[in-house]
Amino acid sequence: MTKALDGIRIIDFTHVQAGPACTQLLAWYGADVIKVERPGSGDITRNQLRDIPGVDALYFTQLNSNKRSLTLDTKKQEGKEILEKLIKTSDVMVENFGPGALDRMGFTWARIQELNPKMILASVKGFSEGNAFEDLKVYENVAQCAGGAASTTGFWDGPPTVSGAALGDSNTGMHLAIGILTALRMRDQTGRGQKVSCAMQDAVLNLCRVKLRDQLRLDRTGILEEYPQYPIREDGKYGKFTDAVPRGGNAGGGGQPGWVLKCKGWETDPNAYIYFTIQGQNWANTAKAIGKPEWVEDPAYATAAARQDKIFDIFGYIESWLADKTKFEAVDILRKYDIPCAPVMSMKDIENDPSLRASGSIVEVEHKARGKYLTVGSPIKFSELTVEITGSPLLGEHSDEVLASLGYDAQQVARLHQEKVV
Ligand code: CAO
Repeated sequence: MTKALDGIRIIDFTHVQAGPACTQLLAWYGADVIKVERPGSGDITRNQLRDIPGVDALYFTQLNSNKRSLTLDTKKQEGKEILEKLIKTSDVMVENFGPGALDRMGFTWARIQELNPKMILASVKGFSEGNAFEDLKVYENVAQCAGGAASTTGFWDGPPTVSGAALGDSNTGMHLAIGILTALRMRDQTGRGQKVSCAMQDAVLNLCRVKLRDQLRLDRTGILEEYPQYPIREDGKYGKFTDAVPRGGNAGGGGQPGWVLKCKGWETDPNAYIYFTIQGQNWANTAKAIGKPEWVEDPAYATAAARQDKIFDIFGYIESWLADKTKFEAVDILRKYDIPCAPVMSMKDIENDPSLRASGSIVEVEHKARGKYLTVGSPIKFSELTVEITGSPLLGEHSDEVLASLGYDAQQVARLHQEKVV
């Protein structure tokens, strides 16, 4: 079956999460992704947080499906020569080493262009070129702090908080994938490759755009009406405005305030909650759903502005309505009233959710050493492309076949193994 990226060969010189997430996505859609790893150890995530002794960790298997693995010591002369051959025969090279590592290895952008002018070099770094922090190595949470997410996440009376979602890592990988596809399209037009880079700080910031919007509003007006800090209270119960966007807890946006609300069982189940949104244009239905039809016309409740100063009392009342309903029962009632809501899904719920499995958003795949494992499938669905997820490769599983495709005979391959080049 034809895959969208059939015929595109990618040198996957990535590690940990940000780079591998990018190349995995492209592999799902048909690119031939050759993961280049250090002989003996490979990507550090192969042995980080292992759940089965001696078997590639789930950290690795969930980020490297549909790839081939070539071990190569690119600090050895012959290793460099093999990488050069790969560069000459590939379309894209993706890397996310620390700043300057690729240059130190001898593969500057100028050298790569010399080897293959059609090559697209795609990089993830913590910060963009010329940024005051460009020399820093960066992991997920560092990026969340640098990109504006942490200062705007959490509660007003707590410290800046990082999200459990990989806003710095996988999100940057997704941004880079868009960059690579754009560069491939441009190459169709110009015949030339180019350098594409995405900084983790920038990818986080790109998701924090509405928080920058709020900063500009705060600069001008000194308040943000949809935040819990408004209206300003003498006792400062929900925090106070300063000159920077505050942390709004679980607040929703303007016109549709929302909150995480307790459901039956919350005393013992940390995820017995729903997210409940009071959509301005759906107030009549909302009031009826929660058993308060008299609030529909009551001027004290009828408009968003009237509800604002008692929004936490309203949420408190809804929690009393939810007290005898599980999160799933509550959503089953509220869906009939068109209320934007969802159960707070624990990872256990997600692991067992039949809908996510039916849609291929969660898939079970086979791994040579581990057997079956569960992983996240393609979040993007196509009408003309069937995405098949396969297990991640063992370290060096495809070294010999890749070397053969580059013209090395069996004897040469044996020598390269012996000399630990591969
Ligand atoms: N053969 C020989 N050497 C290899 C090799 C191979 N196949 N693959 C990598 N190396 C070497 C590199 O040449 C480099 O060596 P030098 O530092 O001597 O030049 C080294 O391995 C890799 O260095 P690194 O700085 O990338 O690795 P680290 O573990 O110290 O740092 C990380 C990890 C993620 C902090 C850093 O790579 C980084 O900041 N990357 C950019 C941002 C990023 O992607 N972060 C997301 C990571 S996911 O949380």
